[in-house]
Amino acid sequence: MSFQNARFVTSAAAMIGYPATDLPEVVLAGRSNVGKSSFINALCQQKHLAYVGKRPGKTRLINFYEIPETLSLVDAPGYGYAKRSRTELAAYGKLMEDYFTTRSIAGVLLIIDSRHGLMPDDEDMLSFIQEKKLSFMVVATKSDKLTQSERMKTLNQLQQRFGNGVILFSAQRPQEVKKMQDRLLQFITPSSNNPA
Ligand SMILES: Nc1nc2c(ncn2[C@@H]2O[C@H](COP(=O)(O)OP(=O)(O)O)[C@@H](O)[C@H]2O)c(=O)[nH]1
Ligand SMILES: [Mg+2]
Repeated sequence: MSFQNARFVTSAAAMIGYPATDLPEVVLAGRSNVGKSSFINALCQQKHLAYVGKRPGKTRLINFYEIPETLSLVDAPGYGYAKRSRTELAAYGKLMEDYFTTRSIAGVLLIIDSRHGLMPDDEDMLSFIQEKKLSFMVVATKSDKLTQSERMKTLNQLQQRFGNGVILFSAQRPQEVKKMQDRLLQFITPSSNNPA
């Protein structure tokens, strides 16, 4: 197994486009621009595996990646992007609802911005995850933008709420990427102690 062997599988605009897989599937959920694509690229040590947008809100497809023999990694479209029309919002809602209700999901990584904590949209997503009784982990990304004391404070606050189910992450820090790889493998191991 190697994260570097990760490959893009397909993009889906609807249920019919989901690829078949026997691998445990982990889905990344988070606001637009929070760093989901960067997370995938960093984790898989490939610069252009996932598209990193300059402008938020452009991804309207579910993107499937695969780490061979290990894991299916899914980049869900980001939420919380203000400039969506009502029609777009409805389409987005259906895309997400369909995916989360029909797909067999091993777990969710709720990606949040470590500078902001859980925002109202993240709380909604969390409620949704909990309603569906999915295991999840909170990944607080862009932690390179925090000072050391802010990092400690943020981690403490999140741990009070989520216990061990939280990790600070930075796509720019190899040490944190390595730690994340290990945590992710633990997360998909059935006997592990997942939160939720
Ligand atoms: N400093 C820093 N910037 C990041 C990090 N992760 C993502 N970004 C930046 O945040 C922006 C949005 O990232 P992207 O991965 O496209 O977010 P997505 O919309 O959630 O997929 C880009 O400009 C990235 O370079 C990180 O860990 N640290
Ligand atoms: Mg993206």
